[in-house]
Amino acid sequence: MTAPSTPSPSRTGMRFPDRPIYSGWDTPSRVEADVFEIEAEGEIPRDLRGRYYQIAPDPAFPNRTGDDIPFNGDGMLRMFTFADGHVDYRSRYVQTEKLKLERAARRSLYGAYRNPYTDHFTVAGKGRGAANTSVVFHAGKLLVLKEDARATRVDTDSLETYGEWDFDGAVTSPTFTAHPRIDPVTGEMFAFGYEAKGLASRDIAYYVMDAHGKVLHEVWFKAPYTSMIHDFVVTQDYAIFPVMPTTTDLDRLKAGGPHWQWDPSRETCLGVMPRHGTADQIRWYRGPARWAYHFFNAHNEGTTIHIDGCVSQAQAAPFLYPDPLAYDITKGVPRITRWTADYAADESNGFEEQVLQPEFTEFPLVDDRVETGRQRIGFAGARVLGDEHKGDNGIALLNSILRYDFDKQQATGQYVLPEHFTFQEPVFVPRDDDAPEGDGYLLVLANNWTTMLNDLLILDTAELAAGPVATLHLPLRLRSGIHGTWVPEHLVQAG
Ligand code: V55
Ligand code: FE
Repeated sequence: MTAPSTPSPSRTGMRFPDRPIYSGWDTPSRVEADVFEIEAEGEIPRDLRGRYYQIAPDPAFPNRTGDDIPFNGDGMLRMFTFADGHVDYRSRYVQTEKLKLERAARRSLYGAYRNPYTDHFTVAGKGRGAANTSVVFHAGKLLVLKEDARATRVDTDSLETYGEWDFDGAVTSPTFTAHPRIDPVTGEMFAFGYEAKGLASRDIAYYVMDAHGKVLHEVWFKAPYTSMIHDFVVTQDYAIFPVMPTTTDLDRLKAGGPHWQWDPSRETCLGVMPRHGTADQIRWYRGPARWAYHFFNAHNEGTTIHIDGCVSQAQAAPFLYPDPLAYDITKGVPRITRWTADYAADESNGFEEQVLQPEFTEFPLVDDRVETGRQRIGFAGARVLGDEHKGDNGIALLNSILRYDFDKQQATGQYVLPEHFTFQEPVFVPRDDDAPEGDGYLLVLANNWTTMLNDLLILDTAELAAGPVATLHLPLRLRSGIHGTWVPEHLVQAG
């Protein structure tokens, strides 16, 4: 007998093992659905016209290693279409090379997160991207992103997958961040890929695309060490690359080990470069080991750069510790924090840190209309301590949304969910084009742990504490999602 070209299923059927990664709100949903006219309570604002897209890792098969981490499932794209006080829902898997090969085999062929040494030999060299982290609309194209692979372009309406998008061949980095930044005035998109010359490499490729998606500027440089660079920030004049000590190691990967481990023996290094600058202009400002998945925004006053994020003293995800017992919840709490560096100062000055707010916060966001400029208002998911918590990973525990005023340096509004609910990431929609910064709606998926179904809440930022103006009741459970975006209907139609 000759070896089959496609690995055959080893047995009939399929079953997810009884592991935390496949239970609670991390139970795979796997439903590609169309729901016409979602049931609603309250008044859906008629001026909400557009699409709310959100992406979630939603494993199509149990991972072949027998376990997994929350960053590794296949991308399921969700779309809520808002028109004249009515909302429809659609979800589709992103048809990545990985998903297509695994579906053909009817089982998992790819192993551990970002470790190709754990894959089945038949997928050696094949695309590992799961397209599961964020969804971005720029220059008329809807892109699903995952930081270990190139962008994937999908249709704005059918959600059909067109395939990998390399910006007309201009992006040669095999990796592309899930967190590009957009200047709302120039329309430019700023992006980068890290581990850009192969697994565990220190190389970073930085790209600036114009408002039409054409790559205008490209810079290759090396980080001081290889780390997870999940988010970055751009101001009017600078791009900042935060290198924090969650590190990788090629020998560990070859031995089948995890891609990332928290390593507090290293410093945090903020790489600052003029936003249209060159590699020789990068300066590294150092400080103590810190962790941040996400930043609100950054802005500069002259050469003084303020970076606002949700910063913890140690890695916030327990599953990224070499020894899970070393995880200390008190150090893993992300708090609204400002880092300040002066590009005119000597690198040896490092950066300064100011913790602005004591509460546990994640999924920070600003009004897109002020990104790269000075923001006054930020919103973030928060966790009200003392309440009932579900699951053991930080982002699954959010049960509140707060508004933070960066001018007053205080929280100026908060909505706390009833018990037995947690939140996914909120997105902000301005009330209209001329609305003041932060005035509008927050859309947020609420997980109802009693019914095990999802609601989509519409909150009015003018009356945040009053709770939702409308609640959409989905007949589905949507596995814990990651990032989303709002696209106004006229832009969807133009794209
Ligand atoms: C994150 C998520 C990822 C990833 C790296 O939320 C970091 C943080 C869903 O995938 O690959
Ligand atoms: Fe993220």
